[in-house]
Amino acid sequence: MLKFSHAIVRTPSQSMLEGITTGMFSKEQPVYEDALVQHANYVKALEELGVKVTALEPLEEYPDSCFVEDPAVVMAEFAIVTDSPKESRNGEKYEMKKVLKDFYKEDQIFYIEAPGTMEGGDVMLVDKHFYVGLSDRTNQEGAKQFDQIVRQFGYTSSTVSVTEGLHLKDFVIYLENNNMLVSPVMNKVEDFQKYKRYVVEAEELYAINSLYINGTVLVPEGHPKTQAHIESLGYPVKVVNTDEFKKIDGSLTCLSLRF
Ligand code: CIR
Repeated sequence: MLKFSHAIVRTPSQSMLEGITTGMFSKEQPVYEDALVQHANYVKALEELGVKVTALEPLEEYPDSCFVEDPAVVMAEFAIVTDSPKESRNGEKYEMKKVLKDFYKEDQIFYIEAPGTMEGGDVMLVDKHFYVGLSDRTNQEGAKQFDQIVRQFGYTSSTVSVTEGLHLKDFVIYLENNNMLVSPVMNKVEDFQKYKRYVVEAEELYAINSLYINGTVLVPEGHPKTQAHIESLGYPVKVVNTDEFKKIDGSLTCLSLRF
């Protein structure tokens, strides 16, 4: 069973008001002070689940830099620095590389390189297999380079088309123990038929991106049906409010790198 001892987060910058958004979840701008409080509570929730959290300083030049899940994919054995096709996010990889050097040896750090593109929100691990979403942020070449890296460590990967919005993990998430939360579209994906799937209805779509941590599931506040389902599966649940991040398409997994 997946066990996390560490997490990396980055405190949001004031510039998050200019973060990229599809408007998929909200048309409003985040309120910075509220985002800081929500971020601190998210960190506290991780700590309460036995995770040692490294909190990085805000980066004003990168509005979306609190979404640390995107510039890297981290495992106990290796880390992959990704390559965002979004100009305002691409520079985050240089900052992330510096941070990862505190946790990994040089030969444990790998890179997705142009013309490959990737963001970590498109990468979902199930046991020793990665599902990689092909999206506006992650392309086939990025997925190919990723596959070559992870195979060296005994993992496999395959791709899934993301047709509904930003990242793969906005539409499907794995909660361990064979349990998945899915959108109606992801529910039909052939590769996912072997898992026990719960289809999250449209009005609770944001709650697909719940976060399994060491036996407990963090669920975003305000999604009672999905929460009740997760509880019925036997998981202890911790509810966290990430409404300010939701306004710029940010959900629970994207706020941390866990390993
Ligand atoms: C973006 O569009 O890049 C950010 N505003 C949101 C990133 C969310 N990341 C994630 O779900 N992994």
